[in-house]
Amino acid sequence: MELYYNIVSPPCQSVLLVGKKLGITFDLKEVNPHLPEVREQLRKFNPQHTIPTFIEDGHVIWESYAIAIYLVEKYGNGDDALYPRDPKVRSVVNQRLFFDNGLMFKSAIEYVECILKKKLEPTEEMQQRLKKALGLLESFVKERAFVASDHLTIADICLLSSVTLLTGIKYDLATFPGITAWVARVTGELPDYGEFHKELYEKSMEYIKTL
Ligand SMILES: N[C@@H](CCC(=O)N[C@@H](CS)C(=O)NCC(=O)O)C(=O)O
Repeated sequence: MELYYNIVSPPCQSVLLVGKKLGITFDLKEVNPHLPEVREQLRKFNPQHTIPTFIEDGHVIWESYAIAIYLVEKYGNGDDALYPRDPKVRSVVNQRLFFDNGLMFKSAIEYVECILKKKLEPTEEMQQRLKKALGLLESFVKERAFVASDHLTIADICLLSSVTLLTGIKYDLATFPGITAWVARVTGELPDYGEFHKELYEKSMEYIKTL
């Protein structure tokens, strides 16, 4: 099971954490997807050359959400808690995953890249888009202990990666106390999260220096 990844990338964090939760050992291939030679290497099996890219016995999956679902379905050992089989519960998990893909991660990465890569103050529109997404997430975690259910699902793990991107640049979440409490609940459910976060922090600092 090969995983092309970089811990600095939020979608890769989601897959790494789902793998940890399931006790999966990946054959980890750490790459910098922005290097032309890495892009060429990835393009051989993923025309979108994005990470994470997962390969198992020649079967290639990219898009973190698709990989996370596959891992639970194949390696959950019958335990469907992370991606519940009940259609109604699963529909909420799916909605939260699509919310992350279409809004939460999108608005967070746009905001963070504006500061770190463009070295600019995010525009009023970017700030409002991000606040709107955070406001929605706040409402989800006030409704239930976890984003889609009363227990941890892959939607919590994927959304955690987007929020971690913001806490990494010290975005002030004071007006979102529900999110802060939810982050503690989610990270408390993830094995060796302290160690994971330490590596993430150190590698992020190294990456930021290259920007
Ligand atoms: N929606 C994708 C996003 C993947 C993505 O954009 N990854 C970035 C790193 S965070 C990447 O590989 N960028 C390099 C490229 O697009 O060539 C997912 O969830 O996996």
